[in-house]
Amino acid sequence: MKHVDYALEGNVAVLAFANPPVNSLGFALRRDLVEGLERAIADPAAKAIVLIGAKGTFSAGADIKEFVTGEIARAPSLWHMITAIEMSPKPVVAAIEGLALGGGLELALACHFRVAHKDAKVGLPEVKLGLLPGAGGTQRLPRIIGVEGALNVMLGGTPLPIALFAKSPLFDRVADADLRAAAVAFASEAAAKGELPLIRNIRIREPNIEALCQFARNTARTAFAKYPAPLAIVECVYAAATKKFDDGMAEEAKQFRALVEGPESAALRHIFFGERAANRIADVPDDTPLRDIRSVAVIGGGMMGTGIAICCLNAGLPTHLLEVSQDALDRGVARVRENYEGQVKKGKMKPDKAAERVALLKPTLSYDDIGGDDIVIEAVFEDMGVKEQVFRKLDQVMKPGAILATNTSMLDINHIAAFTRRPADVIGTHFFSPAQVMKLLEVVRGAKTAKDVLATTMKLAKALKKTAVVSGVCDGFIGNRMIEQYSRQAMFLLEEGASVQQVDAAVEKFGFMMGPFRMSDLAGNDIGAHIRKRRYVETPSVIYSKVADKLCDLGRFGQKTSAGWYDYKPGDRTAYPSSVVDELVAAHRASIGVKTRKIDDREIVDRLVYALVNEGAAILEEGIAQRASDIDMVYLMGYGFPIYRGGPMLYADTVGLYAVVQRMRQFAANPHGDPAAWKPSPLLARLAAAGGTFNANTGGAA
Ligand code: T1G
Repeated sequence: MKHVDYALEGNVAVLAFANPPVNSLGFALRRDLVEGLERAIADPAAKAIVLIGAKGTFSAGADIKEFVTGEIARAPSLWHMITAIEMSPKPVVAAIEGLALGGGLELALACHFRVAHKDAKVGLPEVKLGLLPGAGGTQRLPRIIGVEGALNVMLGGTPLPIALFAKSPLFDRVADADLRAAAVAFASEAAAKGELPLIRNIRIREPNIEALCQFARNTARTAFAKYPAPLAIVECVYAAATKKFDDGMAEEAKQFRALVEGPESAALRHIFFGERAANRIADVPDDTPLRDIRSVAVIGGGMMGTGIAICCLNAGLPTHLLEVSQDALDRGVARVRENYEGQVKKGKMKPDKAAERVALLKPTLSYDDIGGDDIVIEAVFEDMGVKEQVFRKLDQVMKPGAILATNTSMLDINHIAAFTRRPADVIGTHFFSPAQVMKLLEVVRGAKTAKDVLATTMKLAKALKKTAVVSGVCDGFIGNRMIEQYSRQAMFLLEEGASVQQVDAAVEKFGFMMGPFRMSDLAGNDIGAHIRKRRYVETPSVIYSKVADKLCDLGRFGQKTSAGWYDYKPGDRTAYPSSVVDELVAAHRASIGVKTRKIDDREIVDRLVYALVNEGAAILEEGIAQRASDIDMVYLMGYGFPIYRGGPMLYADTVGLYAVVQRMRQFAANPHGDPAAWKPSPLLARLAAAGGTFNANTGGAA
């Protein structure tokens, strides 16, 4: 048995399972566990059995990868294992330390007894994967801790300290020190008593079951409208309280199967692995030596610079904030203080914690003060001339080995690196505004960026609680390069007859947090205008609608000017339809002589989303992104793509790439706009023709 160590301690057989890193209950471990159980049951010297996780953790549950490989159901399945435990003629004791999550906790619930270390945590996080505890958790947990507690555990999905269950019979003993010894002693006592209690035999007595479950259903329907798992969990718990155990198990199995096959769970499992895969860089070994990051300097005290500084302060890093004038510096410091005052006011942070963080901020006007910092992140005006000044200065003042990072959102990192004598130390750290809120960080690797600089920056991103995605150098990196195609289609749709409101509403109904026009008003319409001006010179053959330029000619830059694609009232972020924009669009349509037509929401969504997908395929093929799930992480964490659809590339896989290409052909037949935009990227065309997908294992391990 490779994954289970069998040892006899007195009259107790101890089965220690080892399937690093988290003892996930994959087929091999399940097979060895059942074999170990059978050996213990047949062993006359063993009067009781202890199950314990080697290396300090019990089990993180089923092996999520097996949902895609299909091995999840391979006998002995989790269900077979649990039956073997319940049929044991000898008491089986689960000894829990570290984590017992999902199927790991369900395994423990099937045991006759549970002994836990006082610092252990348990939970049923399946809901975060769009699933429900499918190995009896919905039936056993309510029987041992009550309906209300079980609903909270399963709908919350987070690991919980075992102390929370002190008043329930969930744990038969809590160990302060040596869990293994405590569990063996308990098992030996249990053998002497000869009892074999099973949770499945407990009847739930919950007089308020109808009201409780109705309340839970209403909560599930409102709070998780797009996700079927919470409601399914409530139905299973209701069955546990109103049906026999086996009937409740049948209900759980039915609900579980539906969820596993649903797109929402595929998306959430894709995200689980995609977030972790993004950390892996093909040519940068995991054991690459890292540079020490003990202090940071941020250049620029504007919105971005102070947001980045706040991220660093939140990670406990002493942070210089450098500005060129006292007035600008004071404004930056004030913005940092306001952020923490707001956190305290909302009750999200204790005053002393806020004060501790602000104390780490070191405002300065002098480059001489930052030379000793381990990394400097520049967040100055998005202009190559300004970047040149800053990086030439940084090259002079920063100590050898300091990392020089730029927050540019699309300028050429290689060009910036060339302003220094140390291009290997230069890297892009593209934060998304507001930096202290948005999880996404595009880490842009220059041609000469050293591997340890890249690895160090990825580790810093984790400390800043960011989902970091590595991008190669191209105009717009991953996110902005794709959003440009998305915006082009939005403008063409406006010319062809859709209204600003219709486009936004269609895209928001699809699940985006914000449609393209509201998003542009938030980011600033002038940013797009600035980029298009460059495009008109660099790529004159690419067709752009001029409607957005006309909007900017009126100074309608968006929320910051209280007028953009929508009208805004001071202090109110509500987007009000604007008659000025309606007139501008009508005049623009007349000026280009376009014959408007009725456009349905489906066309709007498909054109915007497939424009993302097509550009994403090019980015993938060029190696700008390492893998399709990285592109999905960018869109989910930085651009408000609906989580339950898993990102543009997974969504395209779900639709089917052949169907996507067929739909693009229809759009290419439309003479308006830019038919060339609908030429499938070579990778997309190849995959569509071969029946392939962008994500090797759609919905599972990336
Ligand atoms: N299955 C497969 N791989 C897993 C895994 C799992 N359950 N949990 C972690 N990993 C991998 C992860 O991909 C990473 O791999 C490595 O382990 C370290 O993880 C029937 C259906 C346990 C809190 O949802 O929450 O049981 O990237 O980086 O930050 O009812 O992992 O190194 O190659 O996250 O210390 C329910 C999911 C399953 C728990 C540890 N269980 N895992 O966090 O390390 S469904 C879960 C976590 C189920 C039954 C149902 C966390 C963690 P790699 P990590 P960490």
